[in-house]
Amino acid sequence: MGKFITIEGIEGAGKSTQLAFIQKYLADQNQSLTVTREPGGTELGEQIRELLLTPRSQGMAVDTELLLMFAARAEHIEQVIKPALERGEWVLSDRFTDATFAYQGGGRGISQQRITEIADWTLKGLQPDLTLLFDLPVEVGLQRVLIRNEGVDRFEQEKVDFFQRIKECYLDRAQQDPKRMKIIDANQSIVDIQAQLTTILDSLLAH
Ligand code: Z5A
Repeated sequence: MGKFITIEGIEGAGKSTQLAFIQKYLADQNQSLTVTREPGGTELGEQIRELLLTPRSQGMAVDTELLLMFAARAEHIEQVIKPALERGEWVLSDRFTDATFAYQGGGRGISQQRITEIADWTLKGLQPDLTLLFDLPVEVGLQRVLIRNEGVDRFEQEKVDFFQRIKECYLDRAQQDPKRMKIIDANQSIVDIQAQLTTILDSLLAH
């Protein structure tokens, strides 16, 4: 029986870097795995992602942003996540619904209650078995993105206090649901983070 793992955090937290490690770790344990991401993960979802991330969409209404996130997610759940879990595979998603609570809720100021209503309707009870929250100081994450020098998307153009609110919202959610959400100290070396991940994944594999 497969498990559903999601990875969350602010920009530059190291999600993509560690995703490859988790993928190899689970493959070494002979687990079939579907790796995917949000927004995106389907043909339609990737088109929505482009609309959401391009700096050309500057000024997009916050409700539009929220609904596009959930439109992409509805497609993602139906076309990718549910079928993979039904096949008995593990699913590893770079971001999922916690990102909406953090970015559109904490960041943009949409009420948590409104997001909960739409999430309940879209997810229909689907919840990750494990969410890895990569936590680090906002300035460190933004510095890493700058050094990477790949150009900035519409979200990365935001100011430090936007990402501070997102970080706090993520941490609040982790405190409310400590069984599902595990906080990873992402302000460590890549190898030290991997040691922390190994302990958490071993425990999930054992259950
Ligand atoms: N979004 C939203 O608003 N609402 C939603 O519901 C959803 C998403 C689902 C796309 O996300 C955007 O969509 C995102 C939130 C919003 N905002 N933005 N931008 P994304 O996940 O595709 O993009 P991202 O968050 O910007 O990812 P990222 O910037 O690529 O960060 P990352 O994957 O966490 O980091 P990384 O690429 O692995 O590492 C960044 C750099 O740091 C890189 O050069 C690494 O080599 C380096 N690195 C990594 N780990 C370390 C350590 N430990 N030490 C030193 N350097 C490191």
